[in-house]
Amino acid sequence: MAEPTGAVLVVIPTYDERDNLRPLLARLHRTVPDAAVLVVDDASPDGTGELADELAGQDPRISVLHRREKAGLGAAYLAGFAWAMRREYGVVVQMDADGSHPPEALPAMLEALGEADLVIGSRYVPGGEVRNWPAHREWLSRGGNLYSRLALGVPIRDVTAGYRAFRRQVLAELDLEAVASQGYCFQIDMTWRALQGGFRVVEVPITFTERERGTSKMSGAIVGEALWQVARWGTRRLLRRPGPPNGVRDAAPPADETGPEEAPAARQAPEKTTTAAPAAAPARADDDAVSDGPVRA
Ligand SMILES: Nc1nc2c(ncn2[C@@H]2O[C@H](COP(=O)(O)OP(=O)(O)OP(=O)(O)O)[C@@H](O)[C@H]2O)c(=O)[nH]1
Ligand SMILES: [Mg+2]
Repeated sequence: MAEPTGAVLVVIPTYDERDNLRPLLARLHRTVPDAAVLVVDDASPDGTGELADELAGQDPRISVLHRREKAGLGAAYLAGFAWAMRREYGVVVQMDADGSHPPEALPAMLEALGEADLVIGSRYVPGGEVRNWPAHREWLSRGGNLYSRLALGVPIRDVTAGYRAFRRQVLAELDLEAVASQGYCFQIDMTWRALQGGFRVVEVPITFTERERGTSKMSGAIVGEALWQVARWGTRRLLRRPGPPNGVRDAAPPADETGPEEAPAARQAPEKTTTAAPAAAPARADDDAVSDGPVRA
C-alpha cells in the first residue's frame, strides 16, 4: 500500500530564465495546485530574480531564495534542499525552469513516490521520450548514461536526469554537505548516494522537450566533471571502496546499521515522513532564510 508523503515543495533553480519562469509556474500550478515553489536564483543578469519576487508577492505558494552569484546547479539545489529541510515538507521536487521537465508528469511521479524514496522523471525507460534535441545532444546524454550505468553498476536508465522527487527522509539522511558536484554530475552523485543509502529509486517515463527560450548553461566543464568523477567512483567501486564517501550521515544511521558500503537492496519500511503539512505556510518561526521577497542567502 502507498505510504503517505506530505506537502510538496518544487525547487526551481534559475539563471537567466526570465521568459520561462512565469509560464512554467502557471503550468505547474494548473497541474498541481497545492505545490509550493522555491525559486533559487543566482543573481540572474536578466532580472529573473526580480520577476520571481514579483510572482512571489502575488502568490503565497511561491518563495524565492536569492544567491549572490552564479555558483552552479548543484549548489543551487543544495541551498534549496537546506531551505526545505528547515520547513515541514514531506516531498522535495527538482525541476528545471526551461520547460524541459513537464509539470504535467508530476502527478504520476508523486504517485510513484508512494512506494519509493526517489522518483526520477526518466527519458530512457519505455514511454519516455526526448523532443527537439539535435542527434549529438541525445547521443551525448545516452552515452553518458551508459557510461555511468556500467562504471557504477547502477540499474537506472536515466541517471543524469534532473527531474526528480525525493522523500524528505532521503535528503535528511544523506550527507549533503559532502556533495560538491554540479551539473550532470550532481544528478549522478545524488542517485549513487541514494542507492548506496539503501533507498528505493524508481523511474517514471517523461517527455523531455528541449528549451524553446533562453540559453543553455551546459558546458564542456560540466561534461568533463561528470566523466572524471564517474571514472573515480567506478575505480573505487572496483577496488571495493564504493563512493561517494559517507553516502549516509553518520549521525543518522539507517535502522539496519549497514553503512553505505553494504547498503540493503531496498528499504522495507522507510521511516515515517512528515505528513499533511500545509503547503502554503509550513515554515518554522525560527528560520532565518525565509525569502518570499528579496532576502539574500
Ligand atoms: N541558480 C542557478 N541555476 C542554474 C545554474 N546553472 C543552470 N541553472 C538552471 O538549471 C536548469 C538547467 O539548466 P540548463 O541550462 O537548462 O541545462 P541543461 O538542461 O543541461 O541544458 P539544455 O538542455 O541546453 O537546456 C535551468 O533552470 C537553469 O536556469 C546556476 O549556476 N545557478
Ligand atoms: Mg535545460
